[in-house]
Amino acid sequence: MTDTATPRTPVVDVLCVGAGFSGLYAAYKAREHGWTFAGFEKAPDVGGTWFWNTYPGARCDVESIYYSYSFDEELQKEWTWSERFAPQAEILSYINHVADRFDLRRHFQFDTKVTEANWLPDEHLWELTLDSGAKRRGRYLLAGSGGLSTPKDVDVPGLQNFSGLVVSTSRWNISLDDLAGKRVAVIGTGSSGVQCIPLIAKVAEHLTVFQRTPNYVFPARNAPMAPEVVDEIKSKYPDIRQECRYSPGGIPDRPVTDKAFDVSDEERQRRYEAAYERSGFLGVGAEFADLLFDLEANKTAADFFRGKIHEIVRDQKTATLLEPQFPLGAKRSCFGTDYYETFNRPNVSLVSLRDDPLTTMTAGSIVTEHSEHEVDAIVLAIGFDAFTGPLFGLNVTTPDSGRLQDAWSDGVRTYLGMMTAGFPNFFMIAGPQSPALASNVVMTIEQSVDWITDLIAIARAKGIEVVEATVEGQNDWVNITELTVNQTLYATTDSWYRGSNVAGKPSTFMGYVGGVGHYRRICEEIARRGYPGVALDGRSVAAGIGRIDEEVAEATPATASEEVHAEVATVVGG
Ligand code: N01
Repeated sequence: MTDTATPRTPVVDVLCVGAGFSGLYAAYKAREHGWTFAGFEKAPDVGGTWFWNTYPGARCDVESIYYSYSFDEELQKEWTWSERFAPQAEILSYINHVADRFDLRRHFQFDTKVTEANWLPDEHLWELTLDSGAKRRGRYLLAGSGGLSTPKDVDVPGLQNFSGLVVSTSRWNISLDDLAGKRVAVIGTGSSGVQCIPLIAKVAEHLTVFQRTPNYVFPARNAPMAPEVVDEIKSKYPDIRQECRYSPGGIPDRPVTDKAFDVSDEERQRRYEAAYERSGFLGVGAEFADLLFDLEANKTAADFFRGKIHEIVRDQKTATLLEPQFPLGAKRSCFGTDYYETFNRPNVSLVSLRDDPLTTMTAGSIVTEHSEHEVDAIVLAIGFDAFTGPLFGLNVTTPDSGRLQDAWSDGVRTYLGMMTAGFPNFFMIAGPQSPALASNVVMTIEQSVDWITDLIAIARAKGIEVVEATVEGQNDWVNITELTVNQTLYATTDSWYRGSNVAGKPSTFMGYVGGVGHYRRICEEIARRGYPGVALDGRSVAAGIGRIDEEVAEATPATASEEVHAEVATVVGG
C-alpha cells in the first residue's frame, strides 16, 4: 500500500480524535500493528472525560479495579487504587501514568480541535481540518471522542440575566472554596449533581437544589482499598479480567435467575436489604432477573427504595419530593455519598421543578412559578448531548452520504456501534448502539478498539483499502438493539439514554443492552465468519447478524430471551 503524502498534507495510517481511554488505547494498538498514528485532542492534555469533569466529588461509580485497562498485565500489577471508587484526580493520574508508561503522548496534538472530517473517495483517505486551519490526512478515522464529552446546550430560562457566579460540572473551573459562605443553587440531580451536592452543602451558606426528575441515588459505600484485598485481586487479575470480558456489564457477575414474585414478601424484603447494603451495579436493581422486564416486579424494588428515602430524610414532605417515579434502573441509577442525608441539613432546601417550574432569573435570583430564590452562585449539572454531540461536532462528511448528522437525521444507525453505512474507513470506538452506556466502559473501549484494529489489519493484509458497513448489516444491528431494548423497561423512560434530554434530538436508544459478553461473542463470531455486514473494497459478505445473534444466544443453556433477561438484569444495578 503506498501513501500519497505531500509535504503539505502528510498521510498517516490512523487518524484519531480524542486522548481519553479510547484514543490512548487506539494509539497503543496502532503502534503495536506498526501503523502511523496521529491523534488530536482539544484539551491541553490526556484524560478525556476525566480531564474536564473536575467538580467536587467527581469519582467513578464502577469500582476502579475494574474501571481500568486490562491489556497489560504489568500495568495492572504496578498500579494500586487507593479507594474502591477512585476520585477524579486519581483516575486522571492513572491515565497520565498510562500515557507516560507507554510513551503515548507523543502521538497526540493537544489544544487542537477537529472541525471537519472529509472522505476523499478517489484517494481513499480521510482529510481532517483542524481549528488552526491545518489539514491532516489518513487512511482510517477513529472517533475516540467519548459518549459524554459534549455538554448539553444550556436550556435554563433567564440564565443570561444572572450576574453572579455560574459554573458547570462538566467544565468546572473554580475551587470548592469559591462557593464557601455563598448562597448556591445546583440545577440538575443526575450523577454529576448527586456527587457535588453533599460537598457544596458543607461549605455554602445555603444550598438550594433545583430538581426536575428525582433519581435513584444508592449509597456508593466508598472505602479505602485494604492492602490484602488489593493483593488478592492482583494475584487473580487475569482471571478476573477474563470474567469481566464475558460478563453482562463488564464487571464480575453475580448471576440471578429467580424472579421477584418467586419468593415471599418477607424474603424479597430481606434480599433487597442485603442488596442495598451491597449497593453498586449488582445491588437492588440486579437482585431478581425480571426487575427490568416486569413493571410489577420492578415496583417491589422501587417501593423498597422509596421507603429508604423516607427512613433517611427527616422532613417527610421533602422525602416525598425526592421519590423517583420511573422504574428502577430504566435510566442510569446514581451512586452518592450522604446524598439524601444532605437534605437533613438546616442550610439545604429542595425545589421541585415539576411542581414549581423555573420561569426566569434576575441578576441575583432564580424565579420559579411560585417563588423566588436569591443566590450568589449557580452550579449547572444539566448533563450532556450524549454520543451524537461529540460525533456531529466533527462534521464527518462523505460526498455520497453528506454529513453524519444528516445521515442520522431520523436517529442513530450503526453497525455494532462501531461503523455506519456510507462512511467508509470511519470507526466509532464504543459508539452509540454499542454496550458503552450500560457497561464498565473501559472494558467496552478495549473490546471495540481490538475489534476495529483487527478488521483494519485483516483488510490491509488482503490489500483491501476500503471497509464499510453495508446497509443490510446496519439494519440487522439496529433491529437487534431495538428488539433487545424493547424487551426492557428502558423503553419506558426518558433520559440521555434515548436522547430525550436534548430538545429536538431524534429518539433512539443509544446502547445495546444485551450484555457485554453477549455482544463480544457476536463481534467475535462476525469476525470468524469473514465480517458479514461489512463491505471489503465493495465486496460484501451477506449480513445475517440477526442469525448470528440467535445462534450465539442458543449456544448457551438459556433460551435467547431468558439469557437477555439475565444479562440485562446485572447491567442495571443499584
Ligand atoms: O447528567 P444527567 P449528569 N432545567 O443527564 C436536569 C455519567 N456520569 O451529568 O432528568 C432543570 O444524568 C435533568 O433533569 P431531567 C453517567 O453515565 C457518571 O448528571 O432531564 N433541570 C437531570 O436531573 C450519567 O448518567 C458519573 O428532568 C435540568 C440533570 O439535570 C451521565 O454521565 C458521574 C435541565 C442532568 O442529569 C450524565 O450525568 C457523573 C433544565 N433545563 C456523570 N436540563 C459517575 O461515574 C437538565 N436538567 C458517578
